[in-house]
Amino acid sequence: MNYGLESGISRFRNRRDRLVRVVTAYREWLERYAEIEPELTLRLYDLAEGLKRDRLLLAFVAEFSRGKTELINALFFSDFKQRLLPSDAGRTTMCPTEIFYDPESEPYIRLLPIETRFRDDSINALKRMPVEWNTIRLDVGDPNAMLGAMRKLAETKVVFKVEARALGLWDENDPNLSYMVKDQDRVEIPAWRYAMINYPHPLLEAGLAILDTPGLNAMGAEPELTLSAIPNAHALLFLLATDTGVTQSDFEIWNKMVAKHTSQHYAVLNKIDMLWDDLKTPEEIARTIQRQIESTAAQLGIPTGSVLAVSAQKALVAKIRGDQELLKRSGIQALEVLLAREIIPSREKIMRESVIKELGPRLNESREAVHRRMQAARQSLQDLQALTGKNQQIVLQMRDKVMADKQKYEETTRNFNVTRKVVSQQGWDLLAHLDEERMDKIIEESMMAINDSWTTAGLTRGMQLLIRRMSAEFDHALQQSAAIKQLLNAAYQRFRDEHGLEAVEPPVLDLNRYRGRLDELVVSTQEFCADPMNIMLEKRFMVKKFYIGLVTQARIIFQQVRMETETWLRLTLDPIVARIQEHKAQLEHRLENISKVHANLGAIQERMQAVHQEMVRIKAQLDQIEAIAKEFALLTGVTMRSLDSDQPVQAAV
Ligand SMILES: Nc1nc2c(ncn2[C@@H]2O[C@H](COP(=O)(O)OP(=O)(O)OP(=O)(O)O)[C@@H](O)[C@H]2O)c(=O)[nH]1
Ligand SMILES: [Mg+2]
Repeated sequence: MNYGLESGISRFRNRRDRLVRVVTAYREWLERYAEIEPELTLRLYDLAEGLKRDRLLLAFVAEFSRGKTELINALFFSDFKQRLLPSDAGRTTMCPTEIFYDPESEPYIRLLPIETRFRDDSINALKRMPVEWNTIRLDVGDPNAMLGAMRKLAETKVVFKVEARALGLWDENDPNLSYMVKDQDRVEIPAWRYAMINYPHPLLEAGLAILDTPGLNAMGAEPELTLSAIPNAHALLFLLATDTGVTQSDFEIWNKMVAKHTSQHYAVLNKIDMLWDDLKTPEEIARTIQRQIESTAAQLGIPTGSVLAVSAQKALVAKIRGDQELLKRSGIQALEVLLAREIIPSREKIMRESVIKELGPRLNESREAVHRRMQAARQSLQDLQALTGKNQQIVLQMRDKVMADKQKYEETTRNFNVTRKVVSQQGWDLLAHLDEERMDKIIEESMMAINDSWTTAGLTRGMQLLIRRMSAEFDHALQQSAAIKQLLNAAYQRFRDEHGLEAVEPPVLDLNRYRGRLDELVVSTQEFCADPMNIMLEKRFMVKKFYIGLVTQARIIFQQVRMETETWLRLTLDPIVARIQEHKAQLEHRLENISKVHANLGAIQERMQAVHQEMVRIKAQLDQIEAIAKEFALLTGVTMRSLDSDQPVQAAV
């Protein structure tokens, strides 16, 4: 029924598997034929493993009761022939719920007790501590047991106000929280803080992951969602309901959580069945829906094409009953097509880009290296042919010429080594600005600004300092990398002009993405600090949580920038160093050939034989790397440099 979505996902999985195979094949090739650092092997291994585990995270965001969970049920769990995830009037989903498939464990639902909010660990850190979670094994074959387990997602508990306040969930002065009140002294709070469901559904097996969220108040209470989970989702679906329209709080969620994310976001106008008035003609109903789509788009400031009208509930019913007519009317198919055609391909693009970035330049380097080796062998053959039937005198002249070339070349490489030293010195300086200790120091400074009091004002000061200092380090790193780039460009240019080595572009370092993430953190922090609701004394708990979330994210960005910069630094020098070494080896090889021939003119045939055998070996490597490059080009759309191995090599430098 949802073939659009299923075929989209299976294409995604197929592409991912092929990318994994290309990365693996290349790593094996390198291990077999090239001397590579263990670090690179590890990187490529991690890349392949990362791709295998790579998921497409689709987050459902909205005020409570807009039908998020119902839509998830309709999109993904109708085969269950029941409403699998609890969805009901009023507030139902009590904690953010991540649904995915991990083949390495049996199906489970894992629940993080709300009391873990007392701890300073982020949810992300807690995910790595299974003992902190209540785990229930899911018996996929037993519908009743499944339903019972899923009901946990809606569990609440009644606690004294003091406890709720200590957990940062209750504030006497916040009128928005009055729905929590149970009696004079007690309030109702969620029993769980976060849920993870490991469920073997074909779409999840293919790498889709879903994040269901509760409404605004619950969401605001976990800054980690605002700071990391939602911004990191690959696509956001923002739900509205026809009966409520765009309310003030819908609008607030849209602005705070959805609109500013550059990842794909769409508005879903749900519950259109409420407009299916039997006394109206289908055309009249269609017009009413269209009007509501238009006003929604206008209010949110997005094109009408980004608003989809659906009835999640009727879609679920239609799928369970196999009612094609109702399914069509529910509008859900348009949403499935959107997921298949736009959201999944956009994720695929990100995946492709990570492979292109990691493999592209290296793969070309490897290909060129083998081509050059082939050319060098051909050169040797030519040398030997030229020597056939010549006398000692001519052989000697030839040897002197190659010797002179070699000396000249050695001199130029000495020059290059000076540049190399300067670049690596500057590189180390650059990395020093991005290292863990430096980050610790910045965090320590921001802690000092907080002054141990953890008052809201102190925390705000600390956060702003943290962000300011980080931005400064970042700018410094960017400046320095620009200086290194200049130096490299000049060195590459010189090598090209003076020694005729073919043009090589130094690799580019692009830190804009991280700068963008940091800017997003700056905006979130500014917004957070500017919101009077957040900096009231009672919200201190939340400010602290926000601070911890901020530090975690900041660290992650720093680590990523460092890693990227390190790789770049290595890559900047590698290609030219490799070329120099090869060229030198080639000159030495020629020299050796000539010397041997000089010593024994009769050995020419034997030498030629050996070179032939060498060429056969190189050809095998060449064929393998070309097959890998071809598949890589096919999958990524990158055109590989064409290399003509039949061209004779340029004589010396
Ligand atoms: N008529 C109608 N009702 C719907 C539709 N979708 C959901 N509902 C109902 O709206 C109520 C809320 O749906 P949920 O799926 O629980 O909403 P939610 O957005 O997940 O809400 P929270 O979990 O509380 O954040 C439930 O009673 C659903 O049955 C729809 O398309 N039409
Ligand atoms: Mg829900």
